[in-house]
Amino acid sequence: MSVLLKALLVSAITGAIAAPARLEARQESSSNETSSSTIEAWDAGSVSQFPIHESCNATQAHQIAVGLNETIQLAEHAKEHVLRYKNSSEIYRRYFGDRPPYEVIGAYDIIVSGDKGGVLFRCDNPDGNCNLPNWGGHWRGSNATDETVICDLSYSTRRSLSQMCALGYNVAESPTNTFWAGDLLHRLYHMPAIGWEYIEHFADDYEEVVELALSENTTSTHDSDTLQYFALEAWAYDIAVPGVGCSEESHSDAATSSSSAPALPAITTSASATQTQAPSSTLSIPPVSMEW
Ligand SMILES: *[C@@H]1O[C@H](CO)[C@@H](O)[C@H](O)[C@H]1NC(C)=O
Ligand SMILES: *[C@@H]1O[C@H](CO)[C@@H](O)[C@H](O)[C@H]1NC(C)=O
Ligand SMILES: *[C@@H]1O[C@H](CO)[C@@H](O)[C@H](O)[C@H]1NC(C)=O
Ligand SMILES: *[C@@H]1O[C@H](CO)[C@@H](O)[C@H](O)[C@H]1NC(C)=O
Ligand SMILES: *[C@@H]1O[C@H](CO)[C@@H](O)[C@H](O)[C@H]1NC(C)=O
Ligand SMILES: CC(=O)N[C@H]1CO[C@H](CO)[C@@H](O)[C@@H]1O
Repeated sequence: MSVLLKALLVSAITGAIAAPARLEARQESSSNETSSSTIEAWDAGSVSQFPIHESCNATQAHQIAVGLNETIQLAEHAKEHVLRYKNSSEIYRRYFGDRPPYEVIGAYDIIVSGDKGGVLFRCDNPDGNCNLPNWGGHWRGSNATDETVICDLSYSTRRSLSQMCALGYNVAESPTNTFWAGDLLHRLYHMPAIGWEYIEHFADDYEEVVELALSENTTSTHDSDTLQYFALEAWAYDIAVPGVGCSEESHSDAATSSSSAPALPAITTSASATQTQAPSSTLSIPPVSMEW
C-alpha cells in the first residue's frame, strides 16, 4: 500500500470516528434547551429601518426618514443598472472602468437589503460641529463611530430625488450632497456597520473619480464618491430624464440639437468644472458639508 493511500485511509477512519462524536455532542446540547420555544428565529433582532434618534423632532425625523428611503431607492436602482448592463454600460465604464461588478453590487445591496442596525442618525449637536458654518452634518468618528449627526442646514438645503436634473444641478459639476440620497449614502458608508472602513475616500471629486476608473484602479469599486456619482448618474439617465440625464451643464443643449440616438456626453476633464460652483444663472447649489 502506498504511503499516500495509507495516509488517506487513516484520515478517512479518523473522520468516521470523529463525526458521530460531534453529532452526539450537538444532540445533547440541543436536548438541554429548556424548550423549543426559546430557540430564536435566525434573524431575531434584525433591524429593518435605519434608526433615528429621539433627539430628532417630528419634522426632522420625517425628513431624515424620507431621505433614507430615497437613499435606498437610489442604491437599488444603481444595483439594478449594474445587474442589467455591467460594463456594457457607458455609465458603468465611466465610473468603474472594466472592474468586475461584484463589489459594486454588494456596496449598493448592503444599503438596500442589509440589516439597518448598527447605525444611528441624531439631531442634537453633541460635538458642537453644527455650530460651524456650512456644516450639514457629520460622522461622529472616534466620539461615537456608529453615529451621524444631521445639522439644521440639511433641512433647508438637501433636495429630493424628484428634483434630479433641475434647479441647475448636473452630475459632473454639482456636489453629490445636493440630494438627501447622495448625502446620506455618503454618511452611511462612513459608519462601520455599512462601510466596514472599506468603502473609503480614494478620490475627492468628480475628476479624480473619473481618473480612478480610467486607470482601472481597484479602489474605484469601493470608493465612496464613485459609488455616489455612479448612482446619481444612473438615476438621472435612466429615471429622471430617460436617455438624456444631466451629466454636465452643456448637455441639455447638445441633446436638443442631436437627432440621433441618445449618447452620453464626453467625460469632463476640464479643470474649470469645479465641483462646488453652480452656474451663475441658476439657483445656488447647497454648500458642501464637511466630509465627516
Ligand atoms: C424641529 O426643530 C427645528 C429646529 O431644529 C424647528 O425648526 C422645527 O420647527 C421643529 N419641528 C417641530 C415639529 O417641533
Ligand atoms: C420608508 O420606507 C419604509 C419601507 O418601505 C416605510 O415603511 C416608511 O413608511 C417610509 N418612511 C417614510 C417617511 O416615507
Ligand atoms: C467588460 O470587461 C471585460 C473584462 O475586462 C472585457 O473583457 C470586456 O470587453 C468589457 N466589455 C466592454 C463592453 O467594455
Ligand atoms: C469629538 O468631541 C470633541 C469634544 O466634544 C470635539 O471637539 C470633536 O470635534 C468631536 N469629533 C468629531 C469627529 O466630531
Ligand atoms: C489607486 O488609487 C489610489 C488612491 O488614489 C492610489 O493611492 C494608488 O496608488 C492607485 N493605484 C494604482 C495602481 O494606480
Ligand atoms: C445548562 C443546562 O441546562 N444544563 C443541564 C443539561 O442537562 C443535564 C441533564 O438533564 C442537567 O443536569 C444540566 O443542568
